[in-house]
Amino acid sequence: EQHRRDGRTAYHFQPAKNWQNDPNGPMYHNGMYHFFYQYNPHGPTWGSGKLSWGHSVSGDLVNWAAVENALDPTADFDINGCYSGSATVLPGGRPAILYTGKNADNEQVQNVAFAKNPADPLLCEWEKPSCNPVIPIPADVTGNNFRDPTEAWRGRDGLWRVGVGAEVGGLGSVLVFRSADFLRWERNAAPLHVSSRDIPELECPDLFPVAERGTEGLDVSTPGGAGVTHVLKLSDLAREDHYMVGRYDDAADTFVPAEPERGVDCRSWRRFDHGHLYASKSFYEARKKRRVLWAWVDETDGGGVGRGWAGIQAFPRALWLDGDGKRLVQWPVEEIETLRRNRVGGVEWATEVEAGGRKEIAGIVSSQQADVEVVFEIANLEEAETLDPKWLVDPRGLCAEKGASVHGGVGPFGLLVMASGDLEEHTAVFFRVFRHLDTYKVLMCTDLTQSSRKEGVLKTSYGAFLDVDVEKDKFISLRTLVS
Ligand code: DQQ
Repeated sequence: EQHRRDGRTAYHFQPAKNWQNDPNGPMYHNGMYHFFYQYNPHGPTWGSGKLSWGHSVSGDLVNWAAVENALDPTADFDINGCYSGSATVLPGGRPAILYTGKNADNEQVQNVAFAKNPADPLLCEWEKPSCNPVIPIPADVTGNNFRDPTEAWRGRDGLWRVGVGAEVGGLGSVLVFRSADFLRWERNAAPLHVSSRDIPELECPDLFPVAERGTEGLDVSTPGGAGVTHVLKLSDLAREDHYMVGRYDDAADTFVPAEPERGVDCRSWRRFDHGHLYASKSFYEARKKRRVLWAWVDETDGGGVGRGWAGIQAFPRALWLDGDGKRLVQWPVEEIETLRRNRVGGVEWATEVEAGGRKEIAGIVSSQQADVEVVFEIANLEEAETLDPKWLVDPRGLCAEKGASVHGGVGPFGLLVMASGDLEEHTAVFFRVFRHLDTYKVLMCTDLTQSSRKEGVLKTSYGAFLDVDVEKDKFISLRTLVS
């Protein structure tokens, strides 16, 4: 009920109030999921950036309870903000956090904190040793851009490694530091990644192994080799996340991309999500043997001052490598299905929709929360329009040009969600099928142009071409988590 009144979301993680941004240090430890996040305890904006690490715990990734902040800016080495970072469970079961502190001189440095009592199921208290910062800003780092340590992993030589986003001589890079004791870190001469000049800053790097076959996740320290490859994910300042599959060598600490033709500018790499999602972070959880991805979605209506909160963490997704060895596949964690209550529809609901027509899915109890699975059967592909090849590189532009109300050959067909009773406000999630050479291309779009009557709200379109064979399958299935 509360959700319906104040517009809060249902599937996504939100603290009770105030500002949150990046997911930090997700971890599964002693039967409990821990989730930390960039948090301003004093209000609904990022403010002066003197952020804390908010902390919540869960037994199922769906129901969360808040515990006290894990980190607050209290020491010389983080007094101007406890920025993003990661959690690592050390041998013997002691959880550690590596995070960026903005120190008293406003420099970005890397700090460590340890769980005070590893046996406490809530891991309420964290202590910061006085030897912090454990990694001061290197002399060749420019622009004070040195932040967001990855989860640490252990190489076969027993040393820990951590990757840190850094601007080195004006180039967005990921530096690797090694340590035997988690306290003294030494920089490896070779960076893990160096971008082009167009990307001076990189945020929230993530390096993790994936199995070449199957959907099981792997612990971060699993070495590459037969059956195991790696993923490097980077967040660029345009608020987009990009990844590349490749070979990580744990002796040299280097990463060789599987698709070098995409270049070093990560904006040409692959995307987890073509929507509005940033600063993602994944973790491995041994309970269900899966890799789970969290990501922050920020406000598009100018912030949450009126509401008292801002920012959501998109529902967690299980992540694995597709059979092509280059692309990741994801699905909402299965626990989300425990939220299903009133089943509406079913096969008996199957219906035909005329061109330009709409049919209401009646019986949805709460228009604010619905887990929709729908299959669109495409009876006839003959009327598919021919695709202008210029759109192949700009599916988002094509979604904007041909919004949900623009009539086409095959499509638009899809769902109108978050709709007001008079349909004046709605968000369209839809498809179009185009003919391209001797095959078909399926475009998927999210059209926000009618999503709100309010001014000053970002009302854009997102989109991508899908890798589906409509000629063979004749149908497209869609799952949408609404709100
Ligand atoms: N947000 C954090 C930084 C990170 C940025 C600060 C990414 O650590 O680089 O709140 O959104």
